[in-house]
Amino acid sequence: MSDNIEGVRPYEHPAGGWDALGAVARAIRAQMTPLSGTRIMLENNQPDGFDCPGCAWPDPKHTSTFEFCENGAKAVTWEATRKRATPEVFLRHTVTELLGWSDHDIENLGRLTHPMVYDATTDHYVQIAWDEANTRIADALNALPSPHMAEFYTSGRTSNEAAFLYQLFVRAFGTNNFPDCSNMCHEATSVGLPKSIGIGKGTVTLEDFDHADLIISMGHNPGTNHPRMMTTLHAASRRGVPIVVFNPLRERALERFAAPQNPVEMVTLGSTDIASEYLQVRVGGDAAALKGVMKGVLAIDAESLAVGGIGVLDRAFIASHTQGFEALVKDLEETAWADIERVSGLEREALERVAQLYSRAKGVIVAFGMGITQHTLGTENVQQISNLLMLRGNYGRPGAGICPVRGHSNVQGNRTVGIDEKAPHALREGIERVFGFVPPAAKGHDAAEAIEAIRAGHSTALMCLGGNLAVAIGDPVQTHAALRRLDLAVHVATKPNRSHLLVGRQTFLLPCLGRTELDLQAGGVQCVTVEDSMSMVHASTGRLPPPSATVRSEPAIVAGIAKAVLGDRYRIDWEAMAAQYDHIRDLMEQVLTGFGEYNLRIRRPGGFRLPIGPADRIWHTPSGRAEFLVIPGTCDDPRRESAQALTLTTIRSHDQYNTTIYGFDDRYRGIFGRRDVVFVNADDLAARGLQSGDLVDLEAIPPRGDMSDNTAAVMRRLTAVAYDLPKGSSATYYPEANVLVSLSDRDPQSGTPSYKSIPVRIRLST
Ligand SMILES: Nc1nc2c(c(=O)[nH]1)N[C@H]1C(S)=C(S)[C@@H](COP(=O)(O)OP(=O)(O)OC[C@H]3O[C@@H](n4cnc5c(=O)[nH]c(N)nc54)[C@H](O)[C@@H]3O)O[C@H]1N2
Ligand SMILES: Nc1nc2c(c(=O)[nH]1)N[C@H]1C(S)=C(S)[C@@H](COP(=O)(O)OP(=O)(O)OC[C@H]3O[C@@H](n4cnc5c(=O)[nH]c(N)nc54)[C@H](O)[C@@H]3O)O[C@H]1N2
Ligand SMILES: [Mo]
Repeated sequence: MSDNIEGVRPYEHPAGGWDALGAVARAIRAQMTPLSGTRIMLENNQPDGFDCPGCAWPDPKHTSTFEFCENGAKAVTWEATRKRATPEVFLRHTVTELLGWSDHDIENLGRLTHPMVYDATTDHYVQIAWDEANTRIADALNALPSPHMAEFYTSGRTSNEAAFLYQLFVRAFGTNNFPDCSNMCHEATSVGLPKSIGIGKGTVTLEDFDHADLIISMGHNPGTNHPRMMTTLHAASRRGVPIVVFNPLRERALERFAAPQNPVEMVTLGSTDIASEYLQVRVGGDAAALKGVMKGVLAIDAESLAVGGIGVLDRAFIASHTQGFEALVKDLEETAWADIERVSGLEREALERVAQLYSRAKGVIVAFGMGITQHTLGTENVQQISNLLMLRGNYGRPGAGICPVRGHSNVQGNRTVGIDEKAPHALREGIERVFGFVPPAAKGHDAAEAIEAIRAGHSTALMCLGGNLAVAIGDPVQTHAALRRLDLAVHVATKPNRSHLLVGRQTFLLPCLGRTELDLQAGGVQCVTVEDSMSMVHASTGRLPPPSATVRSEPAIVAGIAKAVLGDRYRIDWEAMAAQYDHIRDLMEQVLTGFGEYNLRIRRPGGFRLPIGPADRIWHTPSGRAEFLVIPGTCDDPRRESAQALTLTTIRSHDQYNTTIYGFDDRYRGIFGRRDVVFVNADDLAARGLQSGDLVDLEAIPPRGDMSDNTAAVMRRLTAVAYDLPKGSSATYYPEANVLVSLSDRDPQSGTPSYKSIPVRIRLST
């Protein structure tokens, strides 16, 4: 990496350590008063406190001391900020003016305090009473010729209670149009795993990590995006458990980490090595790499059998629990090492070393994130991971299983309680049984389909329970223009963002409580519940005073709109549910499976775990068995072969939460005070006559079959930074890079956008 580029200098320290503590102190100073800041940090993820809004990594069962996490602290201080976006603030700035601000500056206005409506005559958001807002929203929704002309988005911070009410309202209204953030996130997991093991969720618990003999980490950056996982990886490494990483970038926390909880490391400035093997796979090369590892395992097995050994495959498991093994073997035999090496960018020897480690380990966990799911082949990637685990029966035993690391803190819970455009049969049956109406059955829109429908003018209303859909999804130029043609837009949010500024004919901005805040309803102080990445459901109780007396909780807002829209239809008592969330949970228990004694069990420390079939070797697949699923060949993207193409992946910096930009440093990657950089392999720069530090443009190569779509997608004036990543791969920051992502460029099976494999050309800026 070049060190004479402004704001670019190598970071030599391990991840974590004192720099992480310093970053927390700065976050508290910037957003809160030191005393309230410290107090709130101590409540984070404690048995009686609130669930951290930062990520979905589970809590250790018996947390007694504060589990330190730099980015959890940023998420909390950003929400619990002392700054307020009051009606007076909106009177000082027109919406047009705010649209010219950066994403950071818009959100940094602070917490929304009053319900607002957009006034086109003055171009300002102005205050409105809750009742009037609800009535006008209801009138607009009820005036639609069809309920399917409205889209109801959810972002994954929403609690189980709010999400359940929301889906009940929307289904009673008459549609399954539930675009949600998981459509852009782990959808490949939710679609790929049920076909493989019968459930779209992870199978391990946190304790399994204490019993694993090998941990494989693929395509995620825990040091930044789920830092509490570093406690787990740190402990595993210290136990001598090998950790194998597949990642095109050498992420510092996966190389070495100083645990802020460890006094010796802190005092001696020591650290612990994390990865024992670091494989810098080419962007989009994971399926090929996994096939290489599996080929290696088959070879080791054959060698063992040849000398009279028992082999390394779990033949009993394969025989009694799986289907499709022969087809997998045939495909692996037909896939040439040369192709695997070319597409994965990894050498056969390295993949065979992983196969050795895998074949020796009794219990193996594979954890993965967006580097696996956000590809045209996202679903196949996930299924190859599952194939690998099945070869040695790494399901349903201690220390073994699959671990998709979820994004938003309750994204998994939202899906479990019914935010699902596919409207599963059991859910519909439960709603009908408990509420006495027949919910719609036809599949609704996912996130990309919702935007397509809005673009085409088929949908004219959009409600968003959190999030920043316009910035999170691809192709902002066309998407933003389409959103401005909406007849009705309703945003429920803690803080203002760009999506709220893309105003339609009628636009409402409704302020809600965050996780950290006291939720007082007619029935007393309320707790909400969330489900983490490991299917643990537990309660979360905020304690901070709300940002203003006018702000409402998400369940109360949803109930208010539902009541205004539906009146007494189906005799659902919205007010009673908003007054006492125990009532919501009682009904959830009746509709959903696995929630028995819900109110009782969430009041026990640690909560409870939802049933996960594969953890008991029960497979809810059509065949009743776990399925080996084959992808023929290595499925390379042909666009990669086009002259001069690079495959661009889009990543999060250390100072952001999705579209929320806390600051402009990406410390561990050595970027300070800026985000306008693109990381490129030095040879790739040289081959194009470019140098580190050059100002460059990135131009997207349009997706297959649809050359008309988003052809002019260019990202201008980025500084090229020579970086240690595989040839042919490059990286830049999300969400800025979404100008390069076409809405149609997504995994055909799951619809997950290919945010992590965008073919681009790079050239000197003109
Ligand atoms: N502080 C913080 N925490 C967060 C978030 C945040 O923005 N900030 N976001 C939350 C959300 S919604 C999510 S989904 C998660 C996201 O957490 P991650 O899954 O860690 O998200 P990304 O930053 O997108 O990181 C992807 C990682 O995959 C690697 N990668 C990119 N392309 C490939 C590839 O083709 N193959 C492989 N093997 N690796 C690849 C990148 O180098 C990077 O290390 O984090 C959640 N937690
Ligand atoms: N290029 C590219 N694009 C991507 C990705 C990528 O890796 N690359 N990642 C994708 C992924 S994994 C995801 S999950 C999506 C994220 O998409 P979203 O979930 O839509 O976006 P966020 O940035 O998390 O939403 C931030 C906003 O949520 C609101 N908010 C925060 N807390 C609360 C709350 O408690 N309640 C309510 N009602 N609102 C709240 C605030 O107003 C804030 O501005 O982006 C996707 N887009
Ligand atoms: Mo996500």
